[in-house]
Amino acid sequence: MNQFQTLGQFIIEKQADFPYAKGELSRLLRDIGIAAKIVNREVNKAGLMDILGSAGSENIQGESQQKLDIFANEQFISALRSGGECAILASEENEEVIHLSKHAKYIVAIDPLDGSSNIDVNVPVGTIFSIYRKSHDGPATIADVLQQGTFQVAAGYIIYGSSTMLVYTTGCGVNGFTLDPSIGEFCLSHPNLKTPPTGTMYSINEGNYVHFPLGVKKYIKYCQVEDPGSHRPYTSRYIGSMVADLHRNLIKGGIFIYPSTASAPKGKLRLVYECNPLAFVTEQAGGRATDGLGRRILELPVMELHQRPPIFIGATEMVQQAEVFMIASLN
Ligand code: P6P
Repeated sequence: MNQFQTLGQFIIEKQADFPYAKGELSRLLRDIGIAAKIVNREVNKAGLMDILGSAGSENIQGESQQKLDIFANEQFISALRSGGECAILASEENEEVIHLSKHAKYIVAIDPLDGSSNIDVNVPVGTIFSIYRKSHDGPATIADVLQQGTFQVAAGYIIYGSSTMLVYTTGCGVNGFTLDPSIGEFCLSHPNLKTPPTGTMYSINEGNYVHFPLGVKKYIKYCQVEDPGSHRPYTSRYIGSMVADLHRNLIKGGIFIYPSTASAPKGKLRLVYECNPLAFVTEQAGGRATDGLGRRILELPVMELHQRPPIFIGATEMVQQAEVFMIASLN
Protein backbone atom coordinates (compact mmCIF):
# COMPACT_ATOMS: atom_id res chain seq x y z
CA MET A 1 0.00 0.00 0.00
CA ASN A 2 1.52 3.35 -0.99
CA GLN A 3 0.97 5.81 1.84
CA PHE A 4 2.99 8.61 0.24
CA GLN A 5 1.53 11.67 -1.47
CA THR A 6 2.29 11.66 -5.21
CA LEU A 7 3.92 14.57 -7.05
CA GLY A 8 0.66 15.28 -8.85
CA GLN A 9 -1.36 15.37 -5.59
CA PHE A 10 1.30 17.57 -3.97
CA ILE A 11 1.41 20.05 -6.86
CA ILE A 12 -2.38 20.43 -6.84
CA GLU A 13 -2.42 20.85 -3.06
CA LYS A 14 0.34 23.48 -3.18
CA GLN A 15 -1.36 25.30 -6.05
CA ALA A 16 -3.63 26.71 -3.38
CA ASP A 17 -0.55 28.62 -2.09
CA PHE A 18 -0.75 30.71 -5.26
CA PRO A 19 -4.17 32.45 -5.18
CA TYR A 20 -3.94 33.64 -8.78
CA ALA A 21 -2.67 30.34 -10.11
CA LYS A 22 -4.75 28.89 -12.90
CA GLY A 23 -2.89 25.62 -13.06
CA GLU A 24 -0.34 26.43 -15.77
CA LEU A 25 2.69 26.01 -13.50
CA SER A 26 1.18 22.83 -12.04
CA ARG A 27 0.75 21.40 -15.51
CA LEU A 28 4.29 22.47 -16.48
CA LEU A 29 5.77 20.66 -13.46
CA ARG A 30 3.63 17.64 -14.35
CA ASP A 31 5.04 17.66 -17.90
CA ILE A 32 8.61 17.73 -16.56
CA GLY A 33 7.76 14.80 -14.28
CA ILE A 34 6.39 12.80 -17.22
CA ALA A 35 9.53 13.32 -19.32
CA ALA A 36 11.69 12.44 -16.30
CA LYS A 37 9.94 9.07 -15.96
CA ILE A 38 10.60 8.27 -19.63
CA VAL A 39 14.26 9.32 -19.37
CA ASN A 40 14.60 7.28 -16.18
CA ARG A 41 13.36 4.17 -18.00
CA GLU A 42 16.06 4.52 -20.67
CA VAL A 43 18.86 5.48 -18.25
CA ASN A 44 18.09 2.40 -16.16
CA LYS A 45 18.44 0.01 -19.09
CA ALA A 46 21.10 1.92 -21.02
CA GLY A 47 23.49 -0.99 -20.73
CA LEU A 48 21.04 -3.28 -22.50
CA MET A 49 20.27 -1.08 -25.45
CA ASP A 50 22.22 0.41 -28.27
CA ILE A 51 21.92 3.66 -26.38
CA LEU A 52 25.25 3.76 -24.59
CA GLY A 53 28.21 5.73 -25.79
CA SER A 54 28.75 8.70 -27.99
CA ALA A 55 26.33 9.77 -30.66
CA GLY A 56 29.27 10.87 -32.80
CA SER A 57 28.07 14.49 -32.67
CA GLU A 58 28.83 17.57 -30.59
CA ASN A 59 26.49 19.96 -28.76
CA ILE A 60 26.66 23.74 -28.85
CA GLN A 61 29.26 23.54 -26.09
CA GLY A 62 31.52 21.52 -28.38
CA GLU A 63 31.05 18.54 -26.07
CA SER A 64 30.67 15.04 -27.42
CA GLN A 65 26.95 14.18 -27.26
CA GLN A 66 26.00 10.86 -25.74
CA LYS A 67 23.10 8.97 -27.30
CA LEU A 68 21.19 9.40 -24.04
CA ASP A 69 21.83 13.16 -24.08
CA ILE A 70 19.94 13.37 -27.36
CA PHE A 71 17.21 11.01 -26.21
CA ALA A 72 16.68 12.95 -22.97
CA ASN A 73 16.65 16.28 -24.81
CA GLU A 74 14.02 14.98 -27.23
CA GLN A 75 11.82 13.70 -24.40
CA PHE A 76 11.75 17.03 -22.57
CA ILE A 77 11.13 18.95 -25.79
CA SER A 78 8.28 16.59 -26.68
CA ALA A 79 6.68 16.68 -23.21
CA LEU A 80 6.85 20.48 -23.00
CA ARG A 81 5.59 20.89 -26.57
CA SER A 82 2.57 18.65 -26.02
CA GLY A 83 1.88 20.09 -22.55
CA GLY A 84 1.38 23.54 -24.04
CA GLU A 85 2.52 25.50 -20.98
CA CYS A 86 6.04 26.46 -22.17
CA ALA A 87 6.59 29.43 -24.49
CA ILE A 88 10.32 28.97 -25.01
CA LEU A 89 12.65 26.12 -24.09
CA ALA A 90 16.37 26.83 -23.75
CA SER A 91 18.25 23.54 -23.70
CA GLU A 92 21.95 23.16 -23.00
CA GLU A 93 22.01 20.72 -25.92
CA ASN A 94 20.74 23.27 -28.46
CA GLU A 95 22.39 26.39 -29.84
CA GLU A 96 19.11 28.27 -30.31
CA VAL A 97 16.10 28.50 -28.03
CA ILE A 98 13.10 26.40 -29.11
CA HIS A 99 9.77 28.23 -29.56
CA LEU A 100 6.94 26.04 -28.33
CA SER A 101 3.53 27.45 -27.27
CA LYS A 102 3.11 31.04 -28.46
CA HIS A 103 0.62 32.10 -25.79
CA ALA A 104 2.17 30.26 -22.86
CA LYS A 105 3.52 32.38 -20.04
CA TYR A 106 6.41 30.24 -18.80
CA ILE A 107 10.00 29.84 -19.97
CA VAL A 108 12.03 26.69 -19.25
CA ALA A 109 15.82 26.35 -19.22
CA ILE A 110 17.05 22.78 -19.00
CA ASP A 111 20.16 20.64 -18.89
CA PRO A 112 18.47 17.42 -20.01
CA LEU A 113 21.18 15.03 -18.86
CA ASP A 114 23.99 16.58 -16.86
CA GLY A 115 27.03 14.41 -16.24
CA SER A 116 26.16 12.16 -19.16
CA SER A 117 29.79 11.22 -19.77
CA ASN A 118 29.34 9.09 -16.63
CA ILE A 119 26.49 6.99 -18.05
CA ASP A 120 28.71 4.27 -19.52
CA VAL A 121 30.26 3.64 -16.11
CA ASN A 122 26.94 3.62 -14.23
CA VAL A 123 27.54 6.80 -12.25
CA PRO A 124 24.42 8.81 -11.31
CA VAL A 125 23.41 11.53 -13.78
CA GLY A 126 20.75 14.21 -13.60
CA THR A 127 18.37 16.64 -15.25
CA ILE A 128 18.40 20.27 -14.09
CA PHE A 129 15.57 22.71 -14.84
CA SER A 130 14.63 26.34 -14.27
CA ILE A 131 11.24 27.97 -14.83
CA TYR A 132 10.74 31.71 -15.39
CA ARG A 133 7.66 33.77 -16.14
CA LYS A 134 7.66 35.64 -19.45
CA SER A 135 8.81 39.15 -18.54
CA HIS A 136 6.45 41.00 -20.93
CA ASP A 137 3.32 40.64 -23.06
CA GLY A 138 3.65 39.32 -26.57
CA PRO A 139 5.79 36.49 -27.94
CA ALA A 140 8.61 35.24 -25.72
CA THR A 141 12.15 36.13 -26.77
CA ILE A 142 15.68 35.17 -25.75
CA ALA A 143 15.56 38.05 -23.24
CA ASP A 144 13.01 36.01 -21.27
CA VAL A 145 15.64 33.30 -20.80
CA LEU A 146 18.39 35.74 -19.79
CA GLN A 147 16.65 36.67 -16.54
CA GLN A 148 18.53 36.98 -13.25
CA GLY A 149 18.27 33.87 -11.08
CA THR A 150 16.19 35.66 -8.46
CA PHE A 151 13.35 35.78 -11.02
CA GLN A 152 13.01 32.01 -11.17
CA VAL A 153 9.45 30.86 -10.45
CA ALA A 154 10.57 27.27 -9.87
CA ALA A 155 13.70 25.15 -10.22
CA GLY A 156 14.80 21.64 -9.49
CA TYR A 157 16.60 18.52 -10.57
CA ILE A 158 16.02 14.84 -11.18
CA ILE A 159 18.78 12.47 -10.06
CA TYR A 160 18.90 9.08 -11.77
CA GLY A 161 20.78 7.19 -9.08
CA SER A 162 20.26 4.24 -6.72
CA SER A 163 16.72 5.55 -6.80
CA THR A 164 15.31 8.26 -9.01
CA MET A 165 14.35 11.47 -7.24
CA LEU A 166 12.79 14.74 -8.31
CA VAL A 167 13.71 17.65 -6.01
CA TYR A 168 12.21 21.09 -6.63
CA THR A 169 11.25 24.44 -5.18
CA THR A 170 8.73 27.13 -6.10
CA GLY A 171 10.20 29.52 -3.55
CA CYS A 172 8.33 28.00 -0.60
CA GLY A 173 10.96 25.51 0.55
CA VAL A 174 12.27 22.34 -1.09
CA ASN A 175 10.52 18.99 -1.45
CA GLY A 176 11.92 15.69 -2.69
CA PHE A 177 9.99 12.92 -4.43
CA THR A 178 11.22 9.38 -5.01
CA LEU A 179 10.01 7.43 -8.03
CA ASP A 180 8.09 4.29 -7.05
CA PRO A 181 8.51 2.09 -10.14
CA SER A 182 5.72 -0.22 -8.95
CA ILE A 183 3.15 2.52 -9.55
CA GLY A 184 5.14 4.81 -11.87
CA GLU A 185 4.68 7.80 -9.58
CA PHE A 186 7.05 10.24 -7.86
CA CYS A 187 6.09 10.04 -4.17
CA LEU A 188 6.86 12.63 -1.48
CA SER A 189 9.82 11.17 0.44
CA HIS A 190 11.72 14.29 1.58
CA PRO A 191 9.17 16.93 2.70
CA ASN A 192 10.53 20.41 3.52
CA LEU A 193 14.12 19.35 2.80
CA LYS A 194 16.73 21.42 4.68
CA THR A 195 20.50 21.23 4.22
CA PRO A 196 22.72 21.23 7.36
CA PRO A 197 24.36 24.62 8.16
CA THR A 198 27.77 22.96 8.02
CA GLY A 199 29.30 19.64 7.05
CA THR A 200 32.45 17.58 6.72
CA MET A 201 32.56 16.93 2.97
CA TYR A 202 34.15 19.04 0.25
CA SER A 203 33.70 18.38 -3.46
CA ILE A 204 36.18 19.74 -5.98
CA ASN A 205 38.24 18.29 -8.84
CA GLU A 206 41.66 18.44 -7.20
CA GLY A 207 43.22 17.37 -10.49
CA ASN A 208 43.04 21.07 -11.36
CA TYR A 209 44.82 22.08 -8.13
CA VAL A 210 47.84 23.74 -9.71
CA HIS A 211 45.56 26.10 -11.66
CA PHE A 212 43.21 26.98 -8.79
CA PRO A 213 43.09 30.54 -7.43
CA LEU A 214 45.23 30.93 -4.27
CA GLY A 215 42.12 31.26 -2.07
CA VAL A 216 40.84 27.85 -3.25
CA LYS A 217 44.22 26.25 -2.57
CA LYS A 218 44.19 27.72 0.95
CA TYR A 219 40.63 26.50 1.56
CA ILE A 220 41.52 22.96 0.41
CA LYS A 221 44.44 22.92 2.83
CA TYR A 222 42.10 24.24 5.58
CA CYS A 223 39.79 21.27 4.88
CA GLN A 224 42.74 18.87 5.17
CA VAL A 225 44.38 20.23 8.35
CA GLU A 226 43.69 18.26 11.56
CA ASP A 227 41.35 20.11 13.93
CA PRO A 228 39.12 17.75 15.90
CA GLY A 229 37.13 20.68 17.28
CA SER A 230 35.81 21.46 13.80
CA HIS A 231 35.74 17.81 12.63
CA ARG A 232 38.67 18.39 10.28
CA PRO A 233 40.18 16.91 8.19
CA TYR A 234 37.01 16.85 6.11
CA THR A 235 36.25 14.06 3.67
CA SER A 236 36.84 14.65 -0.05
CA ARG A 237 33.93 13.40 -2.15
CA TYR A 238 33.81 14.21 -5.90
CA ILE A 239 31.67 12.19 -8.29
CA GLY A 240 32.09 14.39 -11.37
CA SER A 241 28.33 14.57 -11.85
CA MET A 242 27.09 17.87 -10.42
CA VAL A 243 23.57 16.75 -9.55
CA ALA A 244 24.94 13.73 -7.64
CA ASP A 245 27.54 15.80 -5.76
CA LEU A 246 25.01 18.56 -5.04
CA HIS A 247 22.31 16.14 -3.86
CA ARG A 248 24.64 14.26 -1.50
CA ASN A 249 25.89 17.53 0.00
CA LEU A 250 22.33 18.89 0.27
CA ILE A 251 21.26 15.87 2.34
CA LYS A 252 24.43 15.33 4.42
CA GLY A 253 25.99 18.81 4.48
CA GLY A 254 28.97 19.78 2.36
CA ILE A 255 30.41 22.21 -0.15
CA PHE A 256 30.80 21.87 -3.93
CA ILE A 257 33.28 24.17 -5.65
CA TYR A 258 33.96 24.62 -9.35
CA PRO A 259 36.30 27.61 -9.50
CA SER A 260 38.15 29.08 -12.44
CA THR A 261 40.73 26.66 -13.88
CA ALA A 262 43.23 26.82 -16.74
CA SER A 263 40.79 25.12 -19.12
CA ALA A 264 37.80 27.03 -17.73
CA PRO A 265 39.10 30.52 -16.80
CA LYS A 266 35.65 31.67 -15.66
CA GLY A 267 34.47 28.28 -14.37
CA LYS A 268 32.92 25.35 -16.23
CA LEU A 269 29.32 25.17 -15.04
CA ARG A 270 26.63 27.19 -16.85
CA LEU A 271 24.86 29.98 -15.00
CA VAL A 272 21.50 29.51 -16.76
CA TYR A 273 21.34 25.70 -16.96
CA GLU A 274 23.15 24.53 -13.80
CA CYS A 275 24.19 27.26 -11.36
CA ASN A 276 20.98 29.30 -11.08
CA PRO A 277 18.54 26.39 -10.66
CA LEU A 278 20.78 24.57 -8.16
CA ALA A 279 21.45 27.84 -6.31
CA PHE A 280 17.68 28.45 -5.99
CA VAL A 281 17.15 24.94 -4.55
CA THR A 282 20.16 25.25 -2.23
CA GLU A 283 19.14 28.66 -0.83
CA GLN A 284 15.55 27.46 -0.34
CA ALA A 285 16.98 24.50 1.60
CA GLY A 286 18.88 26.93 3.86
CA GLY A 287 22.25 26.77 2.10
CA ARG A 288 24.37 29.32 0.24
CA ALA A 289 25.52 29.70 -3.38
CA THR A 290 28.00 32.38 -4.46
CA ASP A 291 30.87 33.05 -6.85
CA GLY A 292 33.33 32.64 -3.98
CA LEU A 293 33.61 36.38 -3.39
CA GLY A 294 30.27 36.85 -1.62
CA ARG A 295 28.14 37.58 -4.72
CA ARG A 296 25.02 35.40 -4.74
CA ILE A 297 24.80 33.25 -7.86
CA LEU A 298 21.13 34.24 -8.13
CA GLU A 299 22.08 37.93 -8.38
CA LEU A 300 24.73 37.58 -11.08
CA PRO A 301 23.75 39.49 -14.22
CA VAL A 302 22.91 37.05 -17.04
CA MET A 303 24.59 38.37 -20.18
CA GLU A 304 24.53 35.34 -22.49
CA LEU A 305 22.98 31.90 -22.63
CA HIS A 306 26.11 29.82 -22.04
CA GLN A 307 27.76 32.05 -19.45
CA ARG A 308 29.89 30.28 -16.84
CA PRO A 309 30.68 31.66 -13.33
CA PRO A 310 32.79 30.13 -10.58
CA ILE A 311 30.44 28.43 -8.10
CA PHE A 312 30.76 27.74 -4.37
CA ILE A 313 27.54 26.02 -3.24
CA GLY A 314 26.31 24.08 -0.21
CA ALA A 315 26.33 24.43 3.58
CA THR A 316 26.24 28.11 4.50
CA GLU A 317 29.08 28.04 7.04
CA MET A 318 31.36 26.08 4.67
CA VAL A 319 30.73 28.45 1.76
CA GLN A 320 31.33 31.44 4.03
CA GLN A 321 34.61 29.93 5.25
CA ALA A 322 35.78 29.38 1.66
CA GLU A 323 34.86 33.00 0.85
CA VAL A 324 37.09 34.18 3.73
CA PHE A 325 40.09 32.53 2.07
CA MET A 326 39.08 33.74 -1.40
CA ILE A 327 38.64 37.37 -0.34
CA ALA A 328 41.81 37.37 1.81
CA SER A 329 43.80 36.06 -1.18
CA LEU A 330 42.67 38.70 -3.66
CA ASN A 331 45.83 40.36 -4.99
P1 P6P B 1 35.27 18.01 -14.36
C1 P6P B 1 29.67 17.01 -16.04
O1 P6P B 1 30.35 17.05 -17.29
C2 P6P B 1 29.72 18.41 -15.45
O2 P6P B 1 29.08 19.31 -16.30
C3 P6P B 1 29.10 18.41 -14.06
O3 P6P B 1 28.03 17.53 -13.93
C4 P6P B 1 30.27 18.02 -13.18
O4 P6P B 1 30.15 18.52 -11.86
C5 P6P B 1 31.45 18.66 -13.90
O5 P6P B 1 31.09 18.79 -15.28
C6 P6P B 1 32.70 17.83 -13.79
O6 P6P B 1 33.74 18.55 -14.44
O7 P6P B 1 36.06 19.09 -15.06
O8 P6P B 1 35.60 17.92 -12.88
O9 P6P B 1 35.28 16.68 -15.05
